Formats: sequence, structure tokens, C-alpha cells
Amino acid sequence: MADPAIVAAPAIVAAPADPATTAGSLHSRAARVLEGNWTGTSTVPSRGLYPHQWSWDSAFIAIGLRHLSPLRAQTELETLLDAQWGDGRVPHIVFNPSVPLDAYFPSPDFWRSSTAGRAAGAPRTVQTSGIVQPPVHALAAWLVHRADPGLSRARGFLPRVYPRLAAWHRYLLHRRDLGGGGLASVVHPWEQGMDNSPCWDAPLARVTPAPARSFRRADLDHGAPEDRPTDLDYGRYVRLATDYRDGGYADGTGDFAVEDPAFNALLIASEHALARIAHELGAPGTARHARAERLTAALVERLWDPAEGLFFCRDVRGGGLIPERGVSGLIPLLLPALPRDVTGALVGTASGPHFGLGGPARLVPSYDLTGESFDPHRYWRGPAWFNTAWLVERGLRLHGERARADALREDFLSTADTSGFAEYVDPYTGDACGAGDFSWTAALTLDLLHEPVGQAVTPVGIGTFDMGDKGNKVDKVDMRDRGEDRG
Ligand code: 9WN
Repeated sequence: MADPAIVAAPAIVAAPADPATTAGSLHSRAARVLEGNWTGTSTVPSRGLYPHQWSWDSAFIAIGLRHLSPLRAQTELETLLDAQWGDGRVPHIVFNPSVPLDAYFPSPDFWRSSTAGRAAGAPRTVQTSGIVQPPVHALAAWLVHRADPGLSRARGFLPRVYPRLAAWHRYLLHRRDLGGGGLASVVHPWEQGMDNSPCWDAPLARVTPAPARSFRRADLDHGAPEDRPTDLDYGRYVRLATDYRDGGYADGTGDFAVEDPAFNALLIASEHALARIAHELGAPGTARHARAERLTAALVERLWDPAEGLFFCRDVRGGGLIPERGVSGLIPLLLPALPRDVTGALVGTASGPHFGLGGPARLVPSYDLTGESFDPHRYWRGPAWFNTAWLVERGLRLHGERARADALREDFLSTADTSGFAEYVDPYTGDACGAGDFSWTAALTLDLLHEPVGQAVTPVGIGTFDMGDKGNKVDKVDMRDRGEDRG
């Protein structure tokens, strides 16, 4: 039976936001995907391939779900944050105990979070992975709040999630500053979310793979081997995760540590969002905005390559920038405090031969179209994903690139439609790849359908200082002993 919260939400029966397209039916089909992937407390990315809750998926899902059911969107984030570890990390997977262990690898018995993660404060009652994913959550929480501030205040949504989000950012900024320059490092390719990107090839080459016979991949039950990472790559993923687990998930000693532009840009965008949340809760938020600006400067200083007009990953263990062009290097376009010359160069790079935006490519390819490792079908080595296209669309709009943003939005919506809300697509043909009825594709479709075309400044809440409803603050938030979080 349909959830009354969704049925009651006016957006689900509202007229299409953009009458020039088939948005009405696209809207209801996207809503049906999210309905079908809802488990009661959260949304799976895909019923077959990814049958648990994933961290950054849930943030993107909540951003779309807020248009259907702000209650469900709040619940999505709350369920994830309930699995937060004592040290502040938000795990990349929260396992559903009713799903058989062999449905996904690595399963809970691999991660052993409640025992191996005890020193790091892993929860006892829920099983999770021990690594993280990009911190899109504070941004999502702010947008979810703005969708229905009355409901949010009535449920005390922000006062409950704020301390958790603040602890999450603290974990990343303190425990994960492995390069010492202020940015957070990822310690596993799965943490960055673009698992098989050629950007990881050099740092991964130093990792001794776990023998192929020591584990059984479940992903190949659902996807073609030529579209998925190789067994050798999987062996390295398994080795890194095993070593991390066997070290009690303590940070700082692993063989793999990379400062990634998208991961850090999302942290900065979320820090801006956290400043708005702090302000909503009665604190000024200015210290957080200032921190976000300092982090933006660190991002430019450490990862920007002016000659290439792109941000690159920094290999903290090996030293130096990794000379591979990934879509990750375009994501800092999201940031409001990015210097003008950087923004201009990024737009040029996105529109040039490497990413083909507005030219030969559909959406934004995950990797350099001219790169040696380019493959239009293999996971994160060329195909185009919808979440990264949404992020680039937001960035273009934020920086006044209205025509490019509108074109990308159109392309997004038509490709989501024709591909059946695919997980990702061939960047030349737009043909569907990976799983169908993929949750973040449907969710971000809804989000773009709810934004009128031709808008100059995004309401995403990261570029404009959209404080909203200032007069009606929640004044009961306990931020004692949290001096640094006071905004
Ligand atoms: C490992 C769930 C996740 C996404 C990632 C995507 C893929 C998992 C996998 O699926 O990763 O976390 O098994 O390949 O790369 O971005 O969050 O949708």
C-alpha cells in the first residue's frame, strides 16, 4: 500500500514543471521508481545490484524525494545518520539484515563493523561498512528542510541532524587530513564513489591484490563483466578494505590516500549548507562559511592545474597530482567562492574535447573522451552518470552559465527518460548501462523537473545565501561544548 505521506504530498499530483516536455509522465515514472525502491525506512539504489542503503545515494535520493514526501526525505537521512559511528564517520553502506549475505559483496560478515569497528565507535545494533562516501548529506539536509520548513520544525529535524552532520565534517576535516593541507583524503576508491576511475590506477598499482579465490563477487550476477571493474581491481579493493578493517578502521596508515576534488568540493558545499543550518538554529553560521572559503582556497592551491584548466587528484602516498582527467575535476564548479578565472577555465574544459559538454557527449562523461583508458561502457572509465551531471548543471547555473545549464538539464531529462532511469549511459549514444530504475537517477530527475528552466541562480542553497524563514527559528538547540560548531 502506498505511504500516506507520499500520497498526501501535493507535488506528486502537481502539474508538470516544464510543459514543453513529457514531464508529467516522466515525473510519475520517476516517483514510481522511488516508491518501488523504498524499504520502509530508506531507499535502495537498485533492487538487484545494490540491495542495501548507500550513503551518498541516500543524500541524492533525499534531494529528489523532498518533492514527493518531505517526511520520507527526512527519514532517509535520519536512517543513515542513525548508523553513524562514534568517531563521526557516516558509513558508506548500512546493511539491511533481511537481505541474504550473498546478495552483495562485501557483505556485513566481511566488514564486521560491530567488532572490528568497536574502537572507532561502530554501532552495535546495525551492521555497516567501515569506509565512507562523499559528504553530500548536510547539503541534502538543508534542501530537505527548505522543502517543508513547517514539517521540519515540527519534527525537530534540523536540531537532531545538525550535531551529527557537524561530527561527520569534524571526522573528515581532522581524522582524514592525511596530506596535512586541510583537505580530506579518501582511503579507498569506493569512498570517492567513482570506484573504477582511471584516477585510481596509479595509487592502486602499489596495492597487492587479494587472491581472486579469496572472495566471491556478487556484482557479476547482475552486470556484464566487461562493464564492471576487473578481478584484479576487485582484488585490490578487497586488500585495502581488509587491511583497514584489520587495523580497527584507524586512519592514517593505509597504502592508499588520495585528495579528490569532488569529494572535497562536496564537503565544502555541505559546509556552506551547515552554516545555513546553524543560522536557522540561531547561530550566525559565519565561521562555517569562512571555513568553507578557506577550504575552497586549499582546494585551488592543492588540486588546481591552471595549465590544464582542471582539478586533479593528489596522490598523498605517492606524491604529486595524478595526471588523469576525471569528471571529479569539474565538480568544484559547485563552489560559490571559486575564483572567476578558475570557473571560466573549468567551463572551457567541460565544453572542450575532453568532456564534450554540449557537443559530442551526452551528459558529462566520467572520464576524458580522449584519454588512453577511456571506455564508453566500463564503470567510471568513460560512461556518463546522472549525479555528476546534476552537480555540473548546478555549478553551471550557479556561475551564470544559463544556456549551458539549460541544455544539460534538457539532455539529463531526455536521457533519464529514454534510458529507463539507468544507473549510467554510454556517453556517445545515451544507451542505458548498469542497473535500470536507479534511485538517484529518478530522484535527480524529479529535482530538475521541479526547477523552472532559464533560472539564473540556483535555489540549491549553496550559491545564494538563501536563509529562508528567518523569523521562525528553532531556538532549542544545544550547542554547548561545541564551540567550533557554533558557526
Ligand atoms: C560500491 C551504490 C554505489 C554507488 C557508487 C557506485 C557503486 C558500489 C559497487 O554503487 O559502488 O560502493 O559495488 O560498485 O560506484 O558510486 O554509491 O549505487
